[in-house]
Amino acid sequence: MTFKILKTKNQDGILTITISRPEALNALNTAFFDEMDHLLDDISNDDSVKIIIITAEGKAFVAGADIAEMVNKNSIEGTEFSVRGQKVFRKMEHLDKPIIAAINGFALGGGLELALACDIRLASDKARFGQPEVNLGLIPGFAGTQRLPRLIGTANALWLLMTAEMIDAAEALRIGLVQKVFVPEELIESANKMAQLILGKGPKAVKKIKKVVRKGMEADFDSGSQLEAQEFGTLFGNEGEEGMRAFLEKRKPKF
Ligand code: CO8
Repeated sequence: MTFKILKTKNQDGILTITISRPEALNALNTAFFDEMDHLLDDISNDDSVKIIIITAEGKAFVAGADIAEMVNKNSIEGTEFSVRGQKVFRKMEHLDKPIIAAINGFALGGGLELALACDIRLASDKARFGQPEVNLGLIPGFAGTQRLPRLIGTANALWLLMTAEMIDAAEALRIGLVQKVFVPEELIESANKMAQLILGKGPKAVKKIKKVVRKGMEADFDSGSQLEAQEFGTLFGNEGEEGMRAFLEKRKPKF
C-alpha cells in the first residue's frame, strides 16, 4: 500500500510514525484509518520493529476527526465511521509492541482519542488537549468516552467531555492525561530516549506487561491476577532466569 498520510522511519528498532496532513491539522479521515490499519498489520509481522512512536507534523498532533468528511454522513455512515476508528485504535492496544505518543500540538477530539489508545503519552509544553465534540453537537466516536474515564477518572473525564474545555500540557500532566512534558525541541529526542530505555529491558517481560495490564483493566481483579500469575510463570527458566542470574552475578543481563 502507498502511504500518503503516514511517514515512517525505523531507526534501530524504534519506528517513528509521523502523521502528515498539516494543511487540515492532521484531521483523521478514512484514508488515515486505512493507512494506519495496514501499517499496524505490517508492524505486527515485522520483527525489526520493537517499539513505536506516533507524532505529527505542524502545529497540531491531530485536531480531531475530519469534520469536512463527516458533515454529510447519515446516521448509519456515522456509526460505520465510528466503528472503523474504534477497530483501528483497538488494534493499537492489542499490538504486542509498546506505542508512545509524542504529542507535538493540538490533540483534540479524535486526536486525543488516538493518544488515549497509545500506551504512554509524552507532550510538548505547546500541546493543547480537549474533547470538543459537544461544541459540534457530537460525542466522541473512537471510544474516548470509554478510555478517558478509565485513564483520568470519571469526574475529570465528564468535566472535559461536557465542557469541551481545552487544557494545556501542565494541566494534562496534573490529571494524569500525559506522563511527561518537554520543551518542543526536546520532545522527539525524549520520546526516543524513553523508547531506548524500554528496549533495554527484558523484551518478553515488556510485551507481557502490556498484555497483562491491557487485559487486566478489562477484566475483574481476580481474572487479571490469574493472568498475571500465568504470564509471570512463563518467564521462569526463560528471560527471567537470565535477568535474575545476571543480578546475582553482578553483570548486565543478556536478553
Ligand atoms: N477537521 C477538518 N479540518 C480541520 C479540523 C478538523 N477536525 N481542524 C482543523 N481543520 C482545518 C481547518 O478547517 C483549516 O482549514 P482551511 O485552512 O482550509 O480553512 C485548517 O485545518 C487550519 O485550521 P484553523 O484555521 O482552524 O487553525 P487555528 O489555529 O485557527 O485553530 C483549532 C486551531 C483550534 C485546532 C481549530 O482548527 C479547531 O477548533 N479545530 C476543530 C477541533 C474540533 O472540533 N475537533 C473535534 C472534531 S470531531 C471529532 O473529533 C469526533 C471524533 C469522533 C468521530 C466519530 C466518528 C463518527
